[in-house]
Amino acid sequence: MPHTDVTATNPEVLLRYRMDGQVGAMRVLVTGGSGLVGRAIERVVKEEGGRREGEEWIFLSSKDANLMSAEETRALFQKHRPTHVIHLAAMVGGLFRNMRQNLDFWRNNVYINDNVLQASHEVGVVKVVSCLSTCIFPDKTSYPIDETMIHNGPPHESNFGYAYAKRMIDVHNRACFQQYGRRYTAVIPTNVFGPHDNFNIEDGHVLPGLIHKAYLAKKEGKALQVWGSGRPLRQFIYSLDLARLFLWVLREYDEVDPIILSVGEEDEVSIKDAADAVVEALEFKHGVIYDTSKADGQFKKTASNAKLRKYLPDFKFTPFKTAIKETCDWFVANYDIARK
Ligand code: NAP
Ligand code: GFB
Repeated sequence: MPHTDVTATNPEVLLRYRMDGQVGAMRVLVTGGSGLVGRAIERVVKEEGGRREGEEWIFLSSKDANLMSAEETRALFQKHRPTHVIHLAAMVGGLFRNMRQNLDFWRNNVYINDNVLQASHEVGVVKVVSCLSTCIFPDKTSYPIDETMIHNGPPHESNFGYAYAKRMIDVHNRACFQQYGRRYTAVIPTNVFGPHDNFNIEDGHVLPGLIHKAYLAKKEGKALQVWGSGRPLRQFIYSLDLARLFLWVLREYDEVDPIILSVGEEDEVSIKDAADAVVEALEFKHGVIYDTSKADGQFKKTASNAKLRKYLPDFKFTPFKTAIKETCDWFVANYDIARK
């Protein structure tokens, strides 16, 4: 089996459900279930045997409730009464959307996160796994970054609104544990990509942006425009790998402190490497131009996955080029329905 068994259950976690009086089936509510990460978790749950007998999974989108509204969020949680929550819903975007909309990223995400965590507490949710990001760490730091460094200094100025809103999830989780003994935790992924990503060129992340731009440039016989110098470094994680790790965190990871979900430091690539991988996967032959009038953003945010490796030494990440190829193939096959 290529991936660690994410379907096993930690007996101590089961025991705690019982102490909380919540014997019986797990009902997992996934906020943001229609997004990049949510759709990957849905696939692992429904198509890769990730769902166990007796479990109920509910995948939500903004059509089910606007989680910026405390009333709508409370009503949603009272309707479904989940035992577990994977909290993905967020205002999300790449570097350039973050630079344009720091205030919206701050306000929307603070509201959504406070509403979801408070509603979870009110209906007695046993475990919430929320989602931070490696871009929330201090800009000026030593490398590699680890889980203890989240609050050590200001984040990169390009996305301070998003970063501070996400950091407050960690504050909320720690306070909720201290005051009520709730074991609400968070994962910290690096840049995610895969099928069902947001391929909008202005708003999205670099990989979906490059895939969409290369797709259009191929049709028009023009060069691919890569923004910035191509020198910044990133660790990318395939959404399906992240989904498998999410199931493990939900079932096995027992800490309130967050955990970085990342490929190793040795798998960090430059934006140029990422563009080359897209060019290869799409068999693009019209040349690449670097537009250095556009921002590079944070030069790097190299994260350590030592904590993850301590728990899961054998987990195998999908090779970067394989994951890029699968994502490009998905985009080409689903161009009409892709978010763009
Ligand atoms: P995404 O594809 O943009 O999906 C966002 C999800 O949130 C969608 O299901 C969306 O619903 C929902 N949503 C947004 N605003 C909402 C609202 N006001 N009320 C209810 N639902 C709302 O995002 P993603 O890339 O899957 O990200 C998932 C999580 O991972 C986020 O917490 C993000 O911060 C984190 N993360 C992402 C990356 C990355 O590179 N993508 C990296 C690190 C961490 P609709 O579909 O109905 O709009
Ligand atoms: O994924 P991305 O937008 O965000 O990548 P970050 C930005 C890097 O890719 C910069 C270069 O170095 C850009 O100059 N780049 C090249 C491009 N071509 C493109 C393109 O077509 N589109 C985009 N978007 N970039 C984000 C944070 O940072 O990381 C978010 O702003 C988020 O808050 C995410 O958490 C994980 O990696 O720089």
